[in-house]
Amino acid sequence: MSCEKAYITTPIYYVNDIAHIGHAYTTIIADTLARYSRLAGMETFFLTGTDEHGQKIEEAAKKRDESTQAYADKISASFKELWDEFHISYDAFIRTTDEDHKKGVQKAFLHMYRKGDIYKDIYRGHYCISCETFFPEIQLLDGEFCPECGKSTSVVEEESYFFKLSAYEERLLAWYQESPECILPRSKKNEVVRFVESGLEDLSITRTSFDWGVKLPKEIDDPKHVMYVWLDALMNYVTALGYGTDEKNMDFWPARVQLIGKDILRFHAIYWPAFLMSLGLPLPKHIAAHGWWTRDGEKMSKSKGNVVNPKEVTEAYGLDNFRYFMLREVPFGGDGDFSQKALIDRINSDLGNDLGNLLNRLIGMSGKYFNGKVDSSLVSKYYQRELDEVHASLNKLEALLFEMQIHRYLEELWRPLSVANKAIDMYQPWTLMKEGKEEEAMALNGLIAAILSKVAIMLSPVMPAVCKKIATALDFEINNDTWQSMIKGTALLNSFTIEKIAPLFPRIEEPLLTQIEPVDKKGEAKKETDKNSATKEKSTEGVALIGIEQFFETSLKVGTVVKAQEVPKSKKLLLLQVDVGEAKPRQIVAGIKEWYSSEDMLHTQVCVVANLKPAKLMGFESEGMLLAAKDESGLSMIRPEKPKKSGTPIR
Ligand code: ME8
Repeated sequence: MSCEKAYITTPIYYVNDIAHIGHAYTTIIADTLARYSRLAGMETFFLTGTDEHGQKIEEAAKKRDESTQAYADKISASFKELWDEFHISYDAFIRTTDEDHKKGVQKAFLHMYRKGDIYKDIYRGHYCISCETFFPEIQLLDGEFCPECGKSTSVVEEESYFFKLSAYEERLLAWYQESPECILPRSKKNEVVRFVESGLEDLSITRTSFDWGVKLPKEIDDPKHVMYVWLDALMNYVTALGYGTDEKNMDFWPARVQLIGKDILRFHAIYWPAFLMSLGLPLPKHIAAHGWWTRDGEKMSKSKGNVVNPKEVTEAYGLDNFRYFMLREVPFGGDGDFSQKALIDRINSDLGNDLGNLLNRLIGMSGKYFNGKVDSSLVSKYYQRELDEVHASLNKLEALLFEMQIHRYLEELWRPLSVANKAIDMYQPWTLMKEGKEEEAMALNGLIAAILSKVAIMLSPVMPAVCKKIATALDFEINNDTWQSMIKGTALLNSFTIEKIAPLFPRIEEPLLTQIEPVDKKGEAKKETDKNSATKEKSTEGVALIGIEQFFETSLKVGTVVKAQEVPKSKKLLLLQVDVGEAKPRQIVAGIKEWYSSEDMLHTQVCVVANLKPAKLMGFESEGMLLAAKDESGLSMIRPEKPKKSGTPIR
C-alpha cells in the first residue's frame, strides 16, 4: 500500500434548488477519481456537501414561506439522498451551517485580520444576488445587469470588511507560473492569468444588510456583520478536515484535485489560493474546471422547464451507463449537450457492442468448446504480441486520469477491447478447434478473459456495479491486490469456470423518457427541429417564432381521465387512460406523481397533445402528453375552465 494521500473535493452546492445533471456530472467525476485513488492504494478522502448561507438562500426560503434553516435542511437532505442513491463514495458531507464549519471560518477570519490582510471601509458598488458576487460599475451590462448571468443587480453602499486581494497579485501570478498544472485544463488557466494580470481589487468580505451567514469572530466584536458567502463557502475545503477545530484530517491538505464547473473558476483560482496564502496553508495541486451541460444547446433552467433530472435518467438507463456516458461523451473542460440519442448510441455501441458482446463471446466460446473452463497459462506462448499491446495501453491510463483527460482515459481503455475483438475475428476459435489446435483455442479464451479482467479493473471507478458483475463472472475480485498484480504487473487470471450471466447492456431501440425529449423513436425528429431552428426567427426573448400553420400542426384536445394507476417502481409516473373522444381511451404515461395521486387525477379533465408519436416509458406505451405549468412552487395541470365533451379541440 502506498501511503500517498488523495483529497478530492466537489463544489458545495447551493440549496436554492434541487440537483440536476450538471451537479451530478461534477460529483460523478470526483467520485470516479476517489474510487480510482482507493483502488490504487492511496489514502483517500472525498468531500462533498452543501452551501447554505447567503442572500440567495434567504430569499429562496422566504419565497416558499419557510424558515431559512428548515428550507436549507430539506434541500441539503435531498442532495445527500441523491448522492446516496447514486452510491457516491463520499467520506464526508459538509454543510456550511455545521457548527464546526462556522468555528473554522471564524478562526480563519481572525487569522487574516490579525495578519493585517483585512481592513474595514465602505463598499460602494453593485451586487448580483443570483451569483452572490460584487461587481464594479464598469463591468455591468447597460450599467445595471450582471455580466455573468444577465440578471439585474442592486446598488450596495454599506460598511464592509475588505480582504487585501490586491496584495496577492504577484504571488498568484508566480503560482500559476511555477505550477503549470495548478489549473486544468490549461486553456482555462490562461484566462485566469489574463484576468489577474489586468489588476485585482480588494474584496468585500462582509455584509450588513442581511444576516443569514456566519457572524464575525467575537474577538472582533462587530455583530452587525456576517461573512460574505464565498469566503464562508470556500473555507469548507479545510474546515471539513478539522481546520480551526480538531485539525483531525488536516494532513490530507493540500487537495490533490478540486473539481469545479467553469462558472466558479475565478473564486477557486484567485480568491481561494489568496485566502490560503494569507492563512499560510499550502495550495491545492489541481483545480480542475469542467464545461457546461446544456439541453438542446440552451442553458438548463427551471424557468425554461428544460432541466434534466439525473434521477429520471438513471432510473430509465441505469446509473453506470449514465456515468460512462457523462465521462466519455465530452472532453473534460468542453461543453456538452445532453440528448437521449447520444446516450443510447453510447450504450448500444461502446458498451453493448464492444464490451458486453465480448463477454458474451467469451461465455459462448468457453461453454461450447471447454465446458465453461478458462485457462490463461498458455496465453503468452501464443498471444504475447496482443498482451504487449494491451499492457502498453493500460500503462498510459493513470496519468490521463489525473491530468483530467477522462474521455481519453476511456478511449484508451477501449483499445484492449478492440485487441480482443480483433483477436477472435483473426484467429477464429471455431477454425482452431476444427484444425485440432485445442491448446491455442484455450489460450485465446485465456487472452480474452485476461483483457476483460484488466479492463474491468480500470473501468470500475467509472462503472462500479457493472465491473463487479464482470469480475464475478470471471471469478476474481477488483481490489488493490488485483490492481497491483494485473495492472501494475502483468499477471493473468488463474484458471476458472466462467459464470453465464445475462447480457449486461440489452439493446435500447427507442428513447425511454418522453418528458426529456419528446422526439421520434430514433431521435430524428430532434435533428429535424435543430435544422429548422437554424432558419427560424427568434423573438426578443430568444424563443423561436412559428407561423399559425405550424401551431395548428399540434392537435390539442380536451380529455377525461377514465382510469388512473401508479406505474410500478416509479416515483414519478402515473399510468392514465384518457378519453379523447375516440373509439377507445388513450394510454398516457405522465410524470406528475410528485404532485398528483391517481385519485386526484381520476374523472378530471385535462388538455392532451393528441398527435405525438407514441413512446415507451418504463415499459408502457404512452400515446400523448398532458399540458401542465411548472415553476418553483410545483406543477399544476392545465384544464378547461368549464367541463367540455371529451375530444373537444383546443384552439
Ligand atoms: O456555485 N453543467 O453552487 P451551485 C455542468 N455554492 N455543471 C454544472 C451545471 C451545468 N449545467 N450546473 C451546475 C455554487 N453545475 C457554489 C459553490 S464551492 C465553495 C461553492 C455544477 O449549486 C458545476 O460544478 O450553483 C458548478 O460549478 C456547480 O454545479 C455550481 O453549483
